Amino acid sequence: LTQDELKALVGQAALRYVVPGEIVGVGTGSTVNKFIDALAAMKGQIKGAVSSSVASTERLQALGIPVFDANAVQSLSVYIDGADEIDGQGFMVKGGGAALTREKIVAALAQRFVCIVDESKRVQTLGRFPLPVEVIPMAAQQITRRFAAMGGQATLRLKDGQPLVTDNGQHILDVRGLSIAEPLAFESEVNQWPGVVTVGVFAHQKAAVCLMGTAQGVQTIEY
Ligand code: DER
Repeated sequence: LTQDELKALVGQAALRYVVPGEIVGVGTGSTVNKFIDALAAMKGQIKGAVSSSVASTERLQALGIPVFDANAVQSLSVYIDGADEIDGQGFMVKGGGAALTREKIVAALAQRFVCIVDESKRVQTLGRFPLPVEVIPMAAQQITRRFAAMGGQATLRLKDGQPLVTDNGQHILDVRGLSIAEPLAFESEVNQWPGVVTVGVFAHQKAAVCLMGTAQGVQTIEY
């Protein structure tokens, strides 16, 4: 099975967590796109979605799925999203798609985070994937120095040669060389640095379930 087929497999499998008649929380990325495409098949059975990015909103609306503002809902039964890395406790690194801030906001509305990944995302310890951190531009250099003090090399994410600007109008640093053995403590520490909007460690908003696409089929992991 190709990686794309594994993503389609878990995107389809995630439908079983969608509660009929409700609004579903939807993440961002290529695996989530497979879920959105599968969700369209049952759009008459759901009320709609709360989206974590302009990209996902556009895809949902193009498929006729109503999109609600995050401020319009009290809570969601489930949030479906991908990850760049997931460890043995359901802690994740996210932000490869530059949507980490709104992803964490929508995840915080949900009772259950269901992570959909292909097996390449499984790691023992978070940090192999460059850690995305959304920052206020004027703080980028001082935050870079703080990561350097802990052995990380932060680089500004570029798009077409210019700093990438997120849906929230901020910049993203990608930090290499970290080994995040204590995700909860790491997320709490970095969150407090002035200028940090969101750090791409999802430990306080960890996954409850992971649907992992493997050559042997979909593995359901509960944390
Ligand atoms: O940016 C994100 O957080 C995405 O969810 C990312 O982590 C997964 O994207 P992919 O499914 O395209 O690998």
